[in-house]
Amino acid sequence: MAYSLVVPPASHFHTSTLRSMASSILSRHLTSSLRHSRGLSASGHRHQQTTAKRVEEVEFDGPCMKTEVPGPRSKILAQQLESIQSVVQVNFFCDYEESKGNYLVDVDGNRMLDVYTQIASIPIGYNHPALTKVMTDKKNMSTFVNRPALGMMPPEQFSEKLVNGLMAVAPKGFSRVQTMACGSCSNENAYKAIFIWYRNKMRGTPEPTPEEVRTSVINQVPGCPDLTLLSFMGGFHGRTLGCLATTHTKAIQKLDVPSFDWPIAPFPQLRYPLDQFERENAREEARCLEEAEDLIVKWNQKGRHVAGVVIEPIQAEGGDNHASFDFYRKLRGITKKHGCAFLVDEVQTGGGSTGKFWAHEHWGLDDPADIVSFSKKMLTGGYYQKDSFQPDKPFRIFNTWLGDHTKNLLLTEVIKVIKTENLLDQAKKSGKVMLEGLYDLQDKYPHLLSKARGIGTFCAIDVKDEDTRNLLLLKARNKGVVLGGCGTQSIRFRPALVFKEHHAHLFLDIFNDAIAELK
Ligand code: PSZ
Repeated sequence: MAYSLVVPPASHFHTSTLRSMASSILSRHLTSSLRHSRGLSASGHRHQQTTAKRVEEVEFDGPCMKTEVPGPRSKILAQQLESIQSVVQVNFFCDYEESKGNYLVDVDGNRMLDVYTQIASIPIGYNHPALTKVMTDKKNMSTFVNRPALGMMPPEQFSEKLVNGLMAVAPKGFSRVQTMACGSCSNENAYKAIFIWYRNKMRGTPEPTPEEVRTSVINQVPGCPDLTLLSFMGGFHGRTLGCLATTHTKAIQKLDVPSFDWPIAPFPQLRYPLDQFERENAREEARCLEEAEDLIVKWNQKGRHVAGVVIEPIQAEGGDNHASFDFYRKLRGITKKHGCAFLVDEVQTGGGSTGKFWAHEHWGLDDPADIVSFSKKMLTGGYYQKDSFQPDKPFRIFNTWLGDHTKNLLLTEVIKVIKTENLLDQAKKSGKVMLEGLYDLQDKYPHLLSKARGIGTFCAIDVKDEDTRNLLLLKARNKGVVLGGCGTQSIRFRPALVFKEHHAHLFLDIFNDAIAELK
């Protein structure tokens, strides 16, 4: 795999040009209303608006662009921020008060259809009334004002909120959940839970020897055992030190940082559309499974036991790489055979955009995982764990906040909205429109686009090269659609769950216009 040190496409404010830009800012007016109300499809046909909007959902009727993005106000704010922080990865500044539903408004008054949602993290759109109500409800005030150390002094309603929130959507087979602050923090602690579980299993007792106790404090074996975790090439599991050792996407994320020498298996490089290349893909998956199992055996033999395997249901940061449900079922079998824990990282895939609450539920396994980590659309980070992964002693898995209880309050409402508004079905329906539209577009522009793929609205498409991809992202944004890149040359689509069919049609029209300009 070729490593790229290229700054990701999010880089929009170049420090060297900031000063000169600020003095000669021109507020260039683009055609404001775009073609949002025309309803033309990617292939030039008029799309039907298939769903009637409910009164309480009435949002903006389309993007409205006043300047290029970033606009003059964004540039001034970037210049201010630059004296305090790096702004090289700031896209533009937002007006979160004005943003609503699927529309993100920036500080220059540009209103954009958001098909990226803060890196897949806004579950039910901006300023959903069910969530603003949580904030304005006086009985929640003390929760927002006083952030408790949840591991030691949780509030009275803590378990009730977990039962109505995280546990109400727990994947089958899980009766325990541990909250954490973010995705990396969730995986980091899940890894620790795996190592503790494995070591107890090896020892046959949770009681360490005096030698283990002594050496653990000075980073030596046997207290800090030479256990390993197997991950996959192209996987992303976070940027903290342990997680980073299992992240294999871009060199820029890892360069100069010491790491663990742990086994890395190849992730299947499949051909799309998956249903047209079943035989080739099955062969590729068999190769990768064989290599993964081989690594487990070899590393166990050399005494560097593989305590667990971590994998995403769809590799997201790595380029929206899919593997078949059968691949995951077989991988699960391998972990069982060799006594490794199986950790499914649902930080990006979890929360409903694939049409099921958890992407791994598509695999159809009774016992799909030992631990499932989450964050992003779940608002709080954390992980579900099998009973045996619960550490046997206090303060083995612990930190100050262990999450943020205000997020549990919000999540309870998010889950209600997902259920009452049938948003998992909605993701399937909108996803179908998206994917069919993307197939149309790649047929129409075969020299530019390929590999349209996705489950639910969790879709992506490849662009012919990285520069063209980055240009397309900027063009789409100036036409009123916020998108994100992933991998080296993919564009990923990560709308909120309130993204309806008519939003998908609208997105496809604007995306089509942006692509047409590339020719
Ligand atoms: O560049 C970055 O750091 C990004 S951009 C998107 C992510 C990270 N995603 C975070 C992520 C994820 O997608 C998966 C599958 N696992 C873990 C993480 C880490 O979550 P955070 O960013 O909350 O620490």
